Amino acid sequence: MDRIYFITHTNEKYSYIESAKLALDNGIRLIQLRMKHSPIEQIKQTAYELLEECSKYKACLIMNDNADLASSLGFDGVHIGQNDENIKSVKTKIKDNQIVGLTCNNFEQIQQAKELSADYVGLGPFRFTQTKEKLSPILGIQGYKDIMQQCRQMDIELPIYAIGGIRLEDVNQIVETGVYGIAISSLILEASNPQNTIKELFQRIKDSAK
Ligand code: TZP
Ligand code: MG
Repeated sequence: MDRIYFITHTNEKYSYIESAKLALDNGIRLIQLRMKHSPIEQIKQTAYELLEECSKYKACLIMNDNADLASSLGFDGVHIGQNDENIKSVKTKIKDNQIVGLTCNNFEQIQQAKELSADYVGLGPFRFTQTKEKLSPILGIQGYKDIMQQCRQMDIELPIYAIGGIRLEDVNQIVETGVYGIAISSLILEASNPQNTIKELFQRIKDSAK
């Protein structure tokens, strides 16, 4: 899996689809379609368009929350939270080649994710963000250090993506805790120069992984 994971969002500058295209155009190949407050027809319309776009770029497209849609439209996977449909039920709906990601806020939830054979974890939030409502407690850098340490002790090797309010200057110290990748949205969508921001993000991840 790629190390950079873009979460679609919308603001005064970009629609959901434009946000995804911005990421794709600048080299990001792992995208989650997340449209929390949109009507289902609009989600489907965006999904059709984005699936086509992602296949051109050979990018991986994950659907947020909706396993039925992920399965019927042929997404690469589905991402669920702690309060969504449970993983067992999700797995009955998706195909063998589709993956499941789970949002976690602590080590115990990561252990469960492993037991339930999740394919990856989104661990957060790193800091406060307006992109997500009803945020779980902020982890901060110490939270990641502690949780990743526990993962190593228990031999948990699931790919873990840090998420929530991550800025460029955080990337180095976050990657050093041992997380697999970084998931971002507003870093790019609020950037004055998103092209440069994405370039810099790739560079920092590359440098931190050395
Ligand atoms: N889950 C935890 S924080 C978040 C999600 C989907 C949003 C991340 O977006 P941003 O804009 O990078 O904080
Ligand atoms: Mg959810």
